[in-house]
This record gives sequence, structure tokens and C-alpha cells, in this order.
Amino acid sequence: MNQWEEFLSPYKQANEELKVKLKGIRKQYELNNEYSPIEFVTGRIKPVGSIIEKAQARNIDYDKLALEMYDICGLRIMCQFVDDIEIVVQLLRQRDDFKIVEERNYIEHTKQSGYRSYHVIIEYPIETIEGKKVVLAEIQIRTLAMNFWSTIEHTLNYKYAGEYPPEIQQRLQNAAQASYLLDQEMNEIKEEIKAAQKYFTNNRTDRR
Ligand code: 0O2
Repeated sequence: MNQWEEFLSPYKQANEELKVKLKGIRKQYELNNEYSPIEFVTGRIKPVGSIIEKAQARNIDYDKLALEMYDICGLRIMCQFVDDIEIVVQLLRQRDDFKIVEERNYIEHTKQSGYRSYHVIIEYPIETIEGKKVVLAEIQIRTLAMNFWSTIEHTLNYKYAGEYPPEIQQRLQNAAQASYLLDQEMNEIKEEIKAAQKYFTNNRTDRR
């Protein structure tokens, strides 16, 4: 095993475990035939190249990575409606299989870029053959609209390294505003949408 493989191994284990646990929340709502505030969950381990780049940009020593870079293990929870985000955060707060060490509300405090999302940073214990090991992980909770915007912006950021031409910059701001308005509108009619989804799911099952 090379050094990076060894370093990332507990993060990979944490990522796999957390994906199962967070997806399990959705499954429980489904079993109860209830609306799930979680639409879907994804997880990733930060690529080594990005870890090195971020460590250099933030002046983080390699021996402090585990303490200072909290998004090496990253989870994303996508929700349909803005109001679902608070429900999911409450669900995370009441768990005792990890400890929340920080919450960042980029929905109330939208970033300069237009980025919106709710970040929860946790200490997550894993069991290894050498005993318990605690790793940091970042859970990003966002609506589908927030996810659409940030995925596109993230890709463009790679191309322009954050130095957007003015027209692209303006369009991204417009898109961020459109995504905000979409979330507001959908949230206003969420009960109507949920009822329609329930009707659709029940009838689809009947037809099979
Ligand atoms: P990747 O590729 O997603 O892994 P700091 O603000 O300096 O204290 P940091 O690490 O920037 O620390 O924390 P923050 O602001 O909570 O952001 C961490 C992650 O949130 C980022 O990870 C992105 O995933 C997401 N994010 C934050 N700001 C933006 C933004 O403006 N646009 C998009 N698209 N995503 C954002 P990384 O490290 O960028 O990388």
C-alpha cells in the first residue's frame, strides 16, 4: 500500500458506511410510505491531486491534513424542497453515531459566488483492526436546484480557475438567482407536489 492509499483508507471506509446510513434514512421513510426529505445521497473521496492543491492553497502541512482538511470524506444529500434541508439537519443533529463539530449555513449566508448549500462537518468514528479511528467528514445538504447550479459552476471553475470572463460571471449570477427563485416557487407549492407524487407512486404500484 502506498502512503496515500494508507492515508485515505479510513476515509474510504467512513464514506461507504455513511452512504449506507444516509441512504437508510430514505429507505425508512419509503417503508413507512411517507414522504422522504432526502431525494438521493452521493459520496466521494477527494482526489489526491485536489487534496494537494487545497493543502498548498490553504498552507496546510501534510501532517495536519487529518485535522484541518475536513472535506476529504464528502457526502451530499439532495432534497426536493428548501424546507427539507432543516428536517435533514435535525435528523443529523439527533444521531449519536457521529459528532457534529461545525455547521455552515450558506443558504442564509449565500457565498459571493452565488453558492448555496448547508454544510455539516462531523467527527465520525470507524472501527479498524488497530482500534477506533475518528475521521472528519463534510455532509453537504442542498436542493436539486442548488446542486444543479453548484455542479455547473464547479465545472466552469476548473476551466477558468475562478477568473471568469465578465459575461460568464454575470450569467452565473443570473443562474444563481434563477435557482433561488425556483426553490422559492417549488417550496410554495410543496404540499401540492408531495400529494401528486404520492398519488403517482401508489397508482404506479397498482398497475404493476
Ligand atoms: P471539491 O472539488 O468539491 O472537493 P474555507 O471557506 O476556506 O474555510 P473550504 O474548504 O472552502 O474552507 O470550505 P467550504 O466553503 O465549506 O467549501 C467546501 C466545499 O463546498 C467545496 O469543496 C465545494 O464542494 C463547496 N463549495 C464551496 N464554495 C463553493 C462555490 O462557490 N461553488 C461551488 N460550486 N462549490 C462550492 P472544494 O474544496 O472546492 O472541492
